[in-house]
Amino acid sequence: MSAVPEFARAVCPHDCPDTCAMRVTVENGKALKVSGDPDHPPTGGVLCTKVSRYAERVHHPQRLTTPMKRIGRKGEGRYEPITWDEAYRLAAANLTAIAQRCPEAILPYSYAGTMGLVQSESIAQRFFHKLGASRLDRTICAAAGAAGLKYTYGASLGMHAEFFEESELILIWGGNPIASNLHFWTRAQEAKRRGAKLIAIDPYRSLTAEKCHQHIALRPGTDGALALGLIYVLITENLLDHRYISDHTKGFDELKARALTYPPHRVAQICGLAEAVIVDLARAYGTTAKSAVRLNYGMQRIRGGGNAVRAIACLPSLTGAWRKREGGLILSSSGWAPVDSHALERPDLMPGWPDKCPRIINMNTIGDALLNSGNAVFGPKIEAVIVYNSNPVAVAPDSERVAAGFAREDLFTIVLEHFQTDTADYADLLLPATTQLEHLDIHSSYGHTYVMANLPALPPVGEARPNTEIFRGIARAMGLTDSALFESDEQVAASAFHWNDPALAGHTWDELKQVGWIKLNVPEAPFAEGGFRTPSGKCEFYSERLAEDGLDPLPSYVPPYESAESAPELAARFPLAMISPPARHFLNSTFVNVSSLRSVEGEPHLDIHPVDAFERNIAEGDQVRIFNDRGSMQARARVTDKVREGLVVGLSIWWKKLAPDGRNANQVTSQALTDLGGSATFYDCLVEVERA
Ligand SMILES: Nc1nc2c(c(=O)[nH]1)N[C@H]1C(S)=C(S)[C@@H](COP(=O)(O)OP(=O)(O)OC[C@H]3O[C@@H](n4cnc5c(=O)[nH]c(N)nc54)[C@H](O)[C@@H]3O)O[C@H]1N2
Ligand SMILES: Nc1nc2c(c(=O)[nH]1)N[C@H]1C(S)=C(S)[C@@H](COP(=O)(O)OP(=O)(O)OC[C@H]3O[C@@H](n4cnc5c(=O)[nH]c(N)nc54)[C@H](O)[C@@H]3O)O[C@H]1N2
Ligand code: SF4
Ligand SMILES: [Mo]
Repeated sequence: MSAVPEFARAVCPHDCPDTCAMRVTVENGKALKVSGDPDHPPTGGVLCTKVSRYAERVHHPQRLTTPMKRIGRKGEGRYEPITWDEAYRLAAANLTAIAQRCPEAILPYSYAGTMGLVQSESIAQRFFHKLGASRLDRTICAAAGAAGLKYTYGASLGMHAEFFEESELILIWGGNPIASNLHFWTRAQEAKRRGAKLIAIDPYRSLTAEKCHQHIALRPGTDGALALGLIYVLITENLLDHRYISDHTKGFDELKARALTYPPHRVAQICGLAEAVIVDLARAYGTTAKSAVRLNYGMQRIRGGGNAVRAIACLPSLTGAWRKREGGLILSSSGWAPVDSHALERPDLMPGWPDKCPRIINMNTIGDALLNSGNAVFGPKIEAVIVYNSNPVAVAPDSERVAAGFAREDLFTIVLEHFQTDTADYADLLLPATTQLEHLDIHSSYGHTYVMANLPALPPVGEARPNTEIFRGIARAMGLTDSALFESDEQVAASAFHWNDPALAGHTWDELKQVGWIKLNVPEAPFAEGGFRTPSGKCEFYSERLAEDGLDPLPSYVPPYESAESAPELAARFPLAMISPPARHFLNSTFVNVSSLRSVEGEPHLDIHPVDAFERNIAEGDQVRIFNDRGSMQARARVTDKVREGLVVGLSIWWKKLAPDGRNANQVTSQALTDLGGSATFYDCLVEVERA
């Protein structure tokens, strides 16, 4: 006889702006299903297709259930089970030996496998800080956009997702919300029903672009120019809110001088658009009071991403769209939550804090970093990597070099994982981690303004342990004694926010645990009266801080590294621009091994324009080879005008070992960094394609 099903409350842990509240149906210690919580307003009772399958992932037959030690060659993926005691002893022996000689030779590598504040960078950071390990700059996704917002608004702040319902014009710029921001898309559709116009700005006719009233298919990486062209028209046709500009912005005259060098005919050439498209867009934007921009990260994975975000972020301050709650812009709203990162991560545990801390390694250059044998500029060679919440062998750029780095015989690698991913195959020590249903966590969101509690719904599967517990175990085995390393998950969660900040107004962790979520106290129209978090308190068109850092103080158009204009010789050999945005049924490389979801995606595809296909004698369904100097991969061609001529699209991120040729799109992407923030440039990538 089975137990009566019950609900447990959880939070979707994935790297997605929607941060949904989930209800977990548990029976006999197993999750039967997860569903969206109807009581949580941003979730509205709906989860995306992939996370609806979360129970399938949690109880997947291939979950890692015991610690394991490598017995095959690196990359081969052969392991034997060991006990947790043995695992901790092995980890401690290797890390202690390295730390005694050179702590900076140890490197953490992690990203947002879980967005939970406890299971991401709390005990883990404290542990690495205490050791004096190298620090990791976590820039693989959003750093250019975050820098663009910081210099313009002072932080990652924006309008509320819910008020898009009431907007009259919505620009969906560099995002594909049907796949990656579903709950915003629901709002946009509601706005559409109420008569709003939706315009997608994207080189690719994505699922979302297909459903908008208008699709503006610019060349990849030219968004900065488009925004400056719009500013040109807003200024020359006087579609400005002069009061807002004088009261709440800084540097209008300088911005005007800059924008006047971007007349529509010039921008049309750069972006590959008709001049009238640019002028009409500016007029529509400038004459609609309730105009809102849903900016997303796809447009900043390219050299000029930071400046492009800056230029676009100026728009609502020029037209005064911020005055209404239905107007403005959002890229990320993470800055509204008063996260106490000092308490979570304890940087003061670092030797030399605050002036002489260990070196920082940018995660996007992990390939080069692992292959660097050490020198005066780079510092010591990396001898140990501890990977958690990430799958770098699949997701990091210039993957041939990443895999070669992880294959080094003299590198000691620990991977904390749910599954034996492409990266796990290179681990010396592979440790089973709990999923969100098995551990405690606390969340903020980058797409809405609630903070949320995630309570364990199930006992750990097999011998899996939370990341925090694994780091505590390694620390204990190393003989470390600092009490900060041994705080419980409860204690860490309780310290995650500045609870007395006006945004939280004295709420507590205990209360959050009881109620599940708390809405932050954020004004409905947050910048109606200015109040930006920049040094001047204004929206900074002109940034003194950028000038002080020796950078362009005004938003500019920074062309891609790899394009016919900026690299003609490269473009002669590799004439096609390739972008590899997320597939709808994967979440980065997560879920690729859930067969029901992988079967919907089918196999790796490459969308190619009929003209480009014809020139290469490629027909629909042909197997093609995509290549450049960095590497190659294969995919099945889909000949389609969803891509503009000169562009190819391969939806991502496949596990290499689950792709027919054992490779993925990151074989061809580069380690070059963006103009601001040191972000990755996944979509700044020239290739050639041929029949395989
Ligand atoms: N289903 C699903 N959802 C996800 C993810 C996933 O993998 N799968 N990943 C999550 C994560 S980590 C993130 S960061 C977000 C990412 O989601 P988004 O922020 O939406 O970003 P991308 O999906 O990278 O790209 C979105 C769109 O930008 C377009 N794009 C590419 N280059 C350019 C350009 O130069 N200019 C413009 N204007 N557009 C361009 C692409 O064609 C794509 O359609 O989604 C999250 N949600
Ligand atoms: N070509 C190309 N490459 C890209 C992108 C692209 O658009 N195109 N997008 C980039 C972007 S935006 C991002 S954010 C990165 C994402 O890169 P990653 O952050 O590496 O994301 P995932 O691929 O989802 O891998 C997360 C891993 O963490 C594991 N995990 C989840 N929860 C836990 C936990 O609690 N404990 C432990 N130990 N492990 C856990 C999951 O099993 C999964 O294998 O990829 C980037 N790479
Ligand atoms: S991935 Fe995003 S949309 Fe899907 S359940 Fe998680 S938070 Fe919601
Ligand atoms: Mo991301």
